Amino acid sequence: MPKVYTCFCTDIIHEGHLNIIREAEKLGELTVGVLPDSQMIRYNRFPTKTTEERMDMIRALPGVKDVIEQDQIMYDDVVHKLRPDYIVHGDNWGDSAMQAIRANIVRLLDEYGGELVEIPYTHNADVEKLDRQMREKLAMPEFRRGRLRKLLNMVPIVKTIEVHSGLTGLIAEKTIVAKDEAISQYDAMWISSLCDSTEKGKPDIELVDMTSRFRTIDDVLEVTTKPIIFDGDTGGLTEHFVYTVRSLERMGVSAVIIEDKTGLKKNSLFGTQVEQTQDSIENFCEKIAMGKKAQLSDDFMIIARIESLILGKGQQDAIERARAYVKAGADGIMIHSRQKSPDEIFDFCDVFRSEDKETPLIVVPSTYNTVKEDELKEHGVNIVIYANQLLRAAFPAMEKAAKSILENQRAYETDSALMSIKDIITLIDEL
Ligand code: SPV
Ligand code: MG
Repeated sequence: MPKVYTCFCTDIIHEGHLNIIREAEKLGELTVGVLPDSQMIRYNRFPTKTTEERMDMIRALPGVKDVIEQDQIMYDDVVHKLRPDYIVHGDNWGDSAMQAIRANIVRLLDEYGGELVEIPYTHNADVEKLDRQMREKLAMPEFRRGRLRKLLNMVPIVKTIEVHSGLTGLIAEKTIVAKDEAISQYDAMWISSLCDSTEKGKPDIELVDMTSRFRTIDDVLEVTTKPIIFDGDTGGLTEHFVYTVRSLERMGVSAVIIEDKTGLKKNSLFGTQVEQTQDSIENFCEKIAMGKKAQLSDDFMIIARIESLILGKGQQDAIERARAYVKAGADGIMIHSRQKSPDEIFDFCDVFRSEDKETPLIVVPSTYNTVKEDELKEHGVNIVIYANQLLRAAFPAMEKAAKSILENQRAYETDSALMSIKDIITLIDEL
């Protein structure tokens, strides 16, 4: 009996999957692979069921002889072990990531003469509705809020990108890259005070009020499913911060990061060039503790951001604050630096990790941008935030187009640098 293999990366079974099973079963004895959580999320399918539940769901389907766990999104291990005569897959190899998977399957099957069988993808209203319902579930506040904590246990480092609008939210949601047979995408989104303010043409001094910041969050929530980490600046007055915590929880935001500064906050990347005052440990601990007390859900996180290195107060001060903030209830520590090299961040992380193995560490490598995620992981970092790159990419591109039109008194010269009109009008999926 020929051996047939297919792999499912889904929490729900619809007509399309059943069709694949029916076709696969005609070719021989069918084994279905199930991707574990860590691999599902690499391909932007955040699991709402456990791996075991997914395996049971498939085991119960008629025509399936065996169900196994496929530990990697690429097929190397499973093909070397099973040597299937046929691998069956839908023909929906849409994006570059899917293409990379296809190339991987073809290469492996070619080694011994196996065959890839591609089944026409089932497009119908029911299948599309189920897909949409699945996305809707992921987008709901209750589910989305807890997703950051889950991710911390699922991926070696949570990759987070800045978003400041629905459109940038879509980029964070959908961008996926396949390189060297590995698939990569963002895990979470950062709503930066710098970018949210700059987008509105305002300085980053807590001038844009919370109502307006919430509006930005809402725009992002509407079109995405990934978890949000909100830049809460100083958190404002403790009496106000407790309300912010409740509002963020209710919206389905996963975490707020507040920085230990007081008075008129300026952007950290100014460092000591401008007057900035660090809060006392006592006051800031009180703010964290009151925030934690106000919080009603278990999964929301209040992360304390330490500005000691930014303000030239040194490692000792940073470590002392980290200890105190964790004791006051902080769910994570963000350590910030504006050095070109990551050395002071590494020093901090090494000392912190020697005392505390659990509390998540968050970094923002804007100035020390040569550091790679693997190095950060080695020093115990759990979340990396690319805090402003999308806004900084957009501004020069827009300014260049604006200048070109003035210089040439027409838009022709800039057109080749622009997205086509066809692409822009079809960029947003309609319901
Ligand atoms: C932000 O993105 O708004 C931040 C990070 O707070 S930084 O700009 O580096 O201060
Ligand atoms: Mg900020």
